[in-house]
Amino acid sequence: MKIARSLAPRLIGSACLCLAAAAQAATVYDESVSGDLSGSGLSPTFVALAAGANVVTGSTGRVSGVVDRDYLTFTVPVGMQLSAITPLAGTSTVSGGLAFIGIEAGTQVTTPVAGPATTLLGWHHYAPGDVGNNILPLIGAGAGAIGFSGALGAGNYAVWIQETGVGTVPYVMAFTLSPVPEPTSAALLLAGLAGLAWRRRPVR
Ligand SMILES: [Ca+2]
Repeated sequence: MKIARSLAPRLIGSACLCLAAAAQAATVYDESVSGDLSGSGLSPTFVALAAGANVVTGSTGRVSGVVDRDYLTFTVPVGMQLSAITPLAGTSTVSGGLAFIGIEAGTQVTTPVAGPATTLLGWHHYAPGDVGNNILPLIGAGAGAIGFSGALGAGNYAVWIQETGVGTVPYVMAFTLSPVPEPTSAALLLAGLAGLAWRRRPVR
C-alpha cells in the first residue's frame, strides 16, 4: 500500500507532463519535406491539427511571372477552437513588404485570386513586424470580408497564403488549437439553479 500511495502522485504528475508535451508546438507540414502545398483553392492540401501550436512551414513568391500560392485546409474538432494564427521567426516577405493570408469557412477557398474578399471569413497583409504576434484578430478585421472576432469554433477551414512580390520567401505559420473555455462558475450556478427550479415543479 505504501508503494501504491507513493506512486499515485508520480503517475498523476507524469500524465500531466504528457498532456503538456502534447500541447507543445509541433510541425504538421513542412514543404521542404512533404512538397509544395496545393496551388488550387478548390483542392487545398489537408493538414491534421492537434491541440497546441501546429506549425506549417513553406515558401511563397513570384518566380518567372508565376505566383506560388499555397492553400491548405484543416478541421477544428468539436470542443476545440482556433485561437491564434501566429507568424513565427523565419517568416519574411519580399523587401519586407506585405504578403497575404486569408481564411474561408469550409474545405475550399472559392474566393478568386483577384477578389473580392466577400466570401472570405477574413484576411490580413502580414509583414515581418507580425512575427510572434497572433494575427487572428487582424484577419477577422480584414476589409470587405465576412469578418469575425475572437476564436473560430469547430468546423472546417481553408487557408490561402501568398506573396505576389518577385522572389521566393519563407513563412512559418503556427495555427493554435485550444479547448473551448469551460462555462464560468456564475453560468454554472445559474444553470444549476434553473435545474433545481425545474425539478421542484409539481408532477401532474
Ligand atoms: Ca509553396
